[in-house]
Amino acid sequence: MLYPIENKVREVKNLNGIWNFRIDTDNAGIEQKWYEQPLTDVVPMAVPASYNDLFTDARLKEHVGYVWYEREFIVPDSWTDKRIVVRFGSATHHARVYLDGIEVVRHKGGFLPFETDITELLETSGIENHRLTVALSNVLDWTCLPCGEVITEEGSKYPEGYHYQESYFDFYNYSGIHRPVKIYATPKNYIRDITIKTEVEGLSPDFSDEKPVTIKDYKKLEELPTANKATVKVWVESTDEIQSVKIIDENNEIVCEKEITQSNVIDSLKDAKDSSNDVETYFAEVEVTNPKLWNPGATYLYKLCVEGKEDIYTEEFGIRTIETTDKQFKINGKPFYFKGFGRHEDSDIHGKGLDEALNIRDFNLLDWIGANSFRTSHYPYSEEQMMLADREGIVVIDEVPAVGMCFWDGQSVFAGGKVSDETLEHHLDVLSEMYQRDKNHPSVVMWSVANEAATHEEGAALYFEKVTSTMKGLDDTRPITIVHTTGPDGDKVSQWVDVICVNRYYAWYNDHGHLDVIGLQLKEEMDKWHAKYNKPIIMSEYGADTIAGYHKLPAVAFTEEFQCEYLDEYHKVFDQLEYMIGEHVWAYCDFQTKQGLNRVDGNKKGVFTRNRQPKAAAHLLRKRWK
Ligand code: BDP
Repeated sequence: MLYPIENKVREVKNLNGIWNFRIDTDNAGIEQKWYEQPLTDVVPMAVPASYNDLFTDARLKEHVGYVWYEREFIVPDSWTDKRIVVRFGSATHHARVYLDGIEVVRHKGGFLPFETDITELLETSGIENHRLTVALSNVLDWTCLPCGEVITEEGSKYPEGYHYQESYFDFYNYSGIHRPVKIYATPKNYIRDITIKTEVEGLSPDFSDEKPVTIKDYKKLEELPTANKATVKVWVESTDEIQSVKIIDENNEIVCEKEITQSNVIDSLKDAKDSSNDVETYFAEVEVTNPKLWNPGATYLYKLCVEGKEDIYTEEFGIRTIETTDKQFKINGKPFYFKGFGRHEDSDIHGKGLDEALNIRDFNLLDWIGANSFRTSHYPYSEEQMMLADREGIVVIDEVPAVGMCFWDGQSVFAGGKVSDETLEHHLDVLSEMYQRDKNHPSVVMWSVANEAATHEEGAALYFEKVTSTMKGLDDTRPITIVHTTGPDGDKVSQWVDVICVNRYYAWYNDHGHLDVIGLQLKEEMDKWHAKYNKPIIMSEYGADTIAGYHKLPAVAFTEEFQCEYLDEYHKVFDQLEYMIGEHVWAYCDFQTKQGLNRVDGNKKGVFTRNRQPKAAAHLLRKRWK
């Protein structure tokens, strides 16, 4: 899915700002057709933002069900004869969008964009001020990702109708319109989608003799790979007649150009919105000699400019290769060691709402600490973050919101009537939406199809065989992983992934406080994983809750000393194991969770505070990673 851009034939209008807002206390608004009239009893609400932390009333903050957003907009006269689209960067979790009282799109899933063509409605309405209304529900059940369930309590101990949202994942269920809302105009005949894949020849130097798999060895590989030639394969879906594709370098010089004709058309489909018009898929191959490669920390971004008779679209991309072996993860032939974090989109007041200033602070901190990568735990992050990652050379493991598919008390998720065919169908849809959104980002080097699902269950094998084969079918250029809580003995799904990701909390959730057992237990488990699957391993989570400013010698749990010693114990093991290809500390920052006995106002495993300031462990990691 293309990001809305401006150029000489395309225009974008941002609808961010203050909207009207109303909590649908009885969840009756849809039945009562609130969308037909301007909303009443509204309060002002910021978009993009989570609404939860903007209220002082717990009933509003914790509301389960629908809320309503509304604003007006005017379409400029200059957009007459254009195709006009409304687009949401994300709305969490189930959205119904109405234009002037008429439903125009529904979307399920809180972390990916959706859009719809509103040209016809706008043209026939005869109105100048258009009303955009959004009914948004934050309810999670077993048919959506993340999974959850609404629990209703009965009996004399609870007020009548008492209910709350239950979830089996560890972050607050922030809700709202979290990412930008835009309307944009394209020519009537338009470029619908672009897919770019690159192949590289003549990579050098040859790193294959090196054994640079642990962090210490990796430091020896300072040299950057180069290549003789790249083939850029381009697929363009368009209702417009495509005439050329050009590759433009960072100096804005055209490095190659190719004329496109009808002979490049490889497929033709009816446009769902406009049956008089076919969506044609054009395919072309363009060669770049001596390409500048996109390397982690040393990026190079080319632009692919596609020109049709009416429309133009320019997409950034990078040229790089990815390969996995039994012990390595290679980017441009050079072994890559993941140093970084599992993160969250989370901050005070904004919740999960896009905050570009915060993103810049985060990328500056990643640079300061020497991190080269992160996982989008546990849902795809904003498109704006992905663009920053491309530009700053931060490597991304892109994860779908498949989290909360495990009970910690032994109940079955896959055979207990929880996960169903409907869940699977939605999971596959989300994989596809994530791929469609992020496929051209060079920073994305691997897809994660789930976090901590109950992969020891029989039903999980059937389920994840479909999930992994679907992901592989979508993208033949990137490896895939699944992130485990299950151990190597129980796991039933890792035969289908390329890299094993393991979250481990030795000395935290097990043998709490016993730092001296970490080395033994960790090494034994990692060796088992590698012996069973012969695949490289990333420690995708390890960490200890730490209250900033708490100190004690000798170290005890929750102090800054403990967090440092805890991480050190893990690192000693990683540095001995040649199949370990990375360490992602849990977590980058402290973050909000639901209330719980082991959460003192949130998860405190951050290496940075929620306010993005370093704990002692940040300095330790900086020394190690730099
Ligand atoms: C893992 C989860 C992560 C949690 C973390 C923890 O993947 O979301 O926040 O543990 O407990 O189970 O801190």
